[in-house]
Order: sequence, then structure tokens, then C-alpha cells
Amino acid sequence: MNRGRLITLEGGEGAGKSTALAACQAQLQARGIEVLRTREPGGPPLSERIRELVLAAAESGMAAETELLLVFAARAEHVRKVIAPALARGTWVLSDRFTDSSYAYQGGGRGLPASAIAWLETFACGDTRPDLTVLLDLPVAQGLARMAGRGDRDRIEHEAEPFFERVRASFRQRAAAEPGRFVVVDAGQPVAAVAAQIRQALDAFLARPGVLP
Ligand code: T5A
Repeated sequence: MNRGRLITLEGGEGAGKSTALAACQAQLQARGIEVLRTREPGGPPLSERIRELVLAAAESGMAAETELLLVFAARAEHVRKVIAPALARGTWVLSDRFTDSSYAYQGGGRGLPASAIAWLETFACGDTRPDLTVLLDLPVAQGLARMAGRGDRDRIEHEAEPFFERVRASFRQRAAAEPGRFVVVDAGQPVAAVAAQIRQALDAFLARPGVLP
């Protein structure tokens, strides 16, 4: 049986990942591909409980190291209980965020060393790595403006703009370093234009030799 593929969507706050995920899922399903949609931090019940801890506004004093270990604890469970088994049975996995968010938020945003994150990545994920990553890139002010209309902000959304500028810079650096895996989409376009660009990226991915059985 052919192994499934792991596709991740990344980006800063309000970049439109949740909006774009639905379009991705529909496009893959239209090609007859079985798709499992998930998110990080989260996925299986234990990881969703860890998500609550990570995002709880009441935990405002959380140390950066604790935050990093919590997102990787959630990820270890997610990979073992959900992602790796799905890929092994041939199901494709579409995840709203994955390890690139840890490099961007805990690495770029909080200033934790990339070497520690890389070690945790190997420990938590083994050889489960994204096959394709769509980075929805948006100026920070625009993303925050989109989020402004929402209700309560979570703990990370309380960070100041320079934090999110570092997050964005880190995402862009990672995309530039791995052009074969990343597709960068201008998330400032209207929803339909973003969806069209993602559709193109998925078509190009599906056309790569060996991706489809
Ligand atoms: N985190 C996560 C870490 O720190 N480390 C990690 O390792 C991981 C995995 C997750 C938080 O955890 C952090 C990062 C995050 O801070 P979350 O609730 O998943 O928290 O937060 P976000 O991922 O930021 O998700 P959001 O729902 O907040 O944003 P989305 O999904 O990017 O945006 P979406 O689709 O909900 O859209 C936001 C608004 O913009 C509009 C939508 O209608 C919506 O109102 N919109 C557009 N408007 C105009 N044009 C477009 N093209 C639009 N697309 C969407």
C-alpha cells in the first residue's frame, strides 16, 4: 500500500489557515484521496488537553522552555496516535500547523535555540515530516487586524507586534531554506485568490513523480 502524504499549513495569526484548509481538503477529496484533517497543538484527546494549557490566558507567566516542551508533548502523542498510523494506511493528513510553528514561535518568537527544537523534532516525530508545507504569508499588522474582531484572545495572541514580526521572519527564512518543501502564498489576497494559488501548489505537488500511486 502507498504511504499517505503529510501536508501542513503554516502562517502567523489570522493568516487564513483554517479558511484555506477546507479548500485543500475539498481539492484532495475531489481527486479521490482519503484525507484526515487535524491541527496543532491538538489532534487526539490528550494533545487537545495540552493545547488548552498552552493557550490558556491564565498561564501568562509560562516559561518559554515549558511552552516548547508542551507543544512537543502534544506533537509526540499526535504523531504516534493519529498521524503516523494514518499515513501508514495510505490516508493523507492535512494539518493546521506542525513543527515549523515551533521553530517560528518558540525559536524565532521566544529565542529558544534551533538545536533544541531540532532534537525534539527527531525525538517526537521520528521520520514523520511534512511532504509539502504551504506558508500563508501576511504582514503582521494585517493578520492582527483580522483577529481584532474576534472575542477573547488566547495567551499567545496577547504577545506584542515585535514577537509576531520575529515569527513571520522565521517562517520566511525556513521557506527560503527549503524551497522544495515550502510553497509561499501571499495571504493578503482575497480568499478566492488564495484558494486558487493553493490549488495550483497542490496540483504541482500531485504531479510530482511517485506522489500518486
Ligand atoms: N503554536 C502552535 C506554537 O506556539 N507552537 C507550535 O508548535 C504550534 C503548533 C495556535 C497557537 O499556537 C501557537 C501558534 C498559535 O498562536 P490557533 O487557535 O490555532 O492557535 O491560532 P491560529 O493558528 O493563529 O489560527 P487562527 O484561527 O487564529 O487563524 P487562521 O486559521 O490562520 O485564520 P482564519 O482562517 O481563522 O481566518 C482569520 C480571519 O480572517 C478572515 C477569516 O474569515 C477570519 O475572520 N480571512 C480573510 N480575510 C480576508 N482575506 C483573506 N484571504 C482571508 N482569509 C481568512
